Amino acid sequence: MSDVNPVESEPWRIAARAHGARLAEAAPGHEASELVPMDVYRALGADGLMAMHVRAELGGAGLRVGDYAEAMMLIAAGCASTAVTMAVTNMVGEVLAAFADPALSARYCSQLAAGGLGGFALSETNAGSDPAGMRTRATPLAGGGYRIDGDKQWISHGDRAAVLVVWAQTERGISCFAVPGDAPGISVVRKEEKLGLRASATCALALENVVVPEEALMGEEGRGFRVAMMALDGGRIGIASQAIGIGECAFAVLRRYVNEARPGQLADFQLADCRTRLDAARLLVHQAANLKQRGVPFTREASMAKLFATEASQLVCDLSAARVPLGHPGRATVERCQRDVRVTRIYEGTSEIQRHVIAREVMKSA
Ligand code: COS
Repeated sequence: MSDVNPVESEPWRIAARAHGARLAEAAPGHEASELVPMDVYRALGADGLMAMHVRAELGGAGLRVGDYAEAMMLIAAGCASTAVTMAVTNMVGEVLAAFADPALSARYCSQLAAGGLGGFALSETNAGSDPAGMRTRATPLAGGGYRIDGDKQWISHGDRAAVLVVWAQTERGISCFAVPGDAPGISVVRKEEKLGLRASATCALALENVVVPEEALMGEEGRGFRVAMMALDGGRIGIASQAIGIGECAFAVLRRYVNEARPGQLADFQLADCRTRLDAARLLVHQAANLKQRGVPFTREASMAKLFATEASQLVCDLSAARVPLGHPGRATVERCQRDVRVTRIYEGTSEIQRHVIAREVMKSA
């Protein structure tokens, strides 16, 4: 993997490399059992990898956005299912740190930093690419607080989240709430049968008469859509990085095969194309990460990074799977990468949504 100005001695990098190597050994077992043990997340938490952007006073690691992206690549190169859980939890931690009531934010962020999982409950069956169409409702209660009712769809690790960020319609528009994952009234309706990321449960959740206090509201009532969009801007840097990690994993096998078998110039060219695309993707990720770090708008750059990195990594995985023959010791790994990479072009905004966002932002700046 070529690095962008790496400082090899940074503790988070040493830890992420070690976790990535261990996860690479464990990933086939995770996929077969369709589960990543909670111990894995506790160990990532102990090394500061589950709440990387959250400031230290709230229990987080307070690291730079580019460091988060690099750590995500290293973890995803080991086990992509673990990486998506780390990505979503980091995104949820950031939302909580920025918008939750201070006492709730301190409580939940310290849980996430210790390896508890954060769930992002935005999508619904008919409100995936267009979350503004959501039907889940939060009704104010006479004595204060809200009652939330509705269905949420495609919620990563929704079956074992310590805290869920839940979006719902209120009289003033879409609002956002911090809800304990085990709150009475939340149930897992279904875990989806999936092609890839099989060790990360993708859940349909029902919320029925879920009562939350006033302080569960994050930000102002009716301003939740913006919170979701801001969270997804940052999330897209994470998913772009996850895709690059998966691509790097497949690429390592392809490189080894081409080195051993010397299949010819076409394979050399494919290797060159893959390396070039992965490095270009990484540069786009760092462009977005640097803007976010500086506190300047990065919506367009995050979408460009996600669009390019996920499409590039899909190509790397497809070419590797087409090239590395059956019977090669790395074949099973490449096949897993090919299964796992597919959803990176779908979740946290499909490639079509990224093009929509990029075009919208380009038009705005014209
Ligand atoms: N940051 C902050 N605010 C944002 C924003 C961003 N990145 N993007 C949009 N907004 C705000 C706009 O400013 C606007 O606010 P006002 O109504 O106050 O003016 C509002 O959100 C609506 O924005 P806009 O009209 O530009 O939205 P569009 O309909 O053009 O696009 C898309 C909305 C499609 C971009 C959005 O629905 C989206 O990202 N969909 C994909 C959702 C997704 O990724 N789902 C996966 C969930 S996790 S698996």
